[in-house]
Amino acid sequence: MAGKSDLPVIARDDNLSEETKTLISSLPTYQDSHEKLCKYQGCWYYHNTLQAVINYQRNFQPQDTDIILASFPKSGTTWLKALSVAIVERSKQPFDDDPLTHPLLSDNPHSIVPFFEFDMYLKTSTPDLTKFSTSSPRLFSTHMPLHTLKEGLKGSPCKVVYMCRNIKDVLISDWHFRSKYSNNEVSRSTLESMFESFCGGVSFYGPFWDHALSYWRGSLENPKHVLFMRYEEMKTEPCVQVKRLAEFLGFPFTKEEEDSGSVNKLLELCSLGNLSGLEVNKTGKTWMNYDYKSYFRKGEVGDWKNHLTPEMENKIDMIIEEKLKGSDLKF
Ligand code: PAP
Repeated sequence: MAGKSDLPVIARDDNLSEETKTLISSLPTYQDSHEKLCKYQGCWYYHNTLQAVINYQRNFQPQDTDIILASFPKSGTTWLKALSVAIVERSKQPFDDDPLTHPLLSDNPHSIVPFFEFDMYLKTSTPDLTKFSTSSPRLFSTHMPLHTLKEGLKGSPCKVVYMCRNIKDVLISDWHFRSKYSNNEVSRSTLESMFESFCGGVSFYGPFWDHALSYWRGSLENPKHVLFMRYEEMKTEPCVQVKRLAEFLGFPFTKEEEDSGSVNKLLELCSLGNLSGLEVNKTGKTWMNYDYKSYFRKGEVGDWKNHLTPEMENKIDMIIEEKLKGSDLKF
């Protein structure tokens, strides 16, 4: 096991209440040479992250206008945050007014839209919310599955947007991200062990299929409150999808905006090329010491084809087909 100080704070177990320690002792657990996970409400968490989830569930005070951006890690969270910020920001200043003062130009999307589990409830059960989101509507984000998220929403009709991405691209994206922060070496053996963890469903926030299904079903049951988006569709039909997102969030594009090209300008502002080229994203870091630039890589659909063998592809496809059987969710 890596020394405690080598692990990022979310992956450690040094921030637990006695109650959470007792809870963890009753939960399914998993430990390998790097990770120590426990399964809570059907989802695998690092121990400190579980503490944050519990803090959130007990203490978050939702407002009905809140917007929650949800995703499995590496599914396009940063992009979804940027797009949602840009959409909502139009209500404060028309898109064309003074682009130089736009918040996305001076801040990374992760610092504008905080995560419940990492930024807000990791170290305290009573964060000062005014430090995180003073605007209305408030924007928050999470990697929790929907049933766990909902417990903290306490019946409030907040809007929840889920960004889903093909598991194979998620795996490759996660592999590059983790490699950067473990030993800076993108090794085949790390990919192979991550692949086995993904396939077995025992990975941070996994199983992937249960995560995606929770939001898929939620979106079918309650389409006014849960929007299911796909990274791949954002890439192939960005205008259609961003208008769908804006409509759902309650900030639809007007005819004038559409005629003046605002949809394309907004997409350009939030594009990987534009965001990754900004000074703040080239040099800045999250409070957990992750470089902002590590959230921007290729942003392609199908990069997995460069890394997974046909056997790996076959195995993961069969697992997904089996796990999604009986649902209309397809990849
Ligand atoms: P997170 O869950 O840790 O916040 P997240 O933003 O979901 O990470 O995932 C990063 C992926 O989104 C990267 O994909 P890749 O590794 O396959 O390249 C990153 O390149 C991609 N990404 C980040 N910003 C954008 C963007 N503006 N447009 C398209 N893709 C993006």
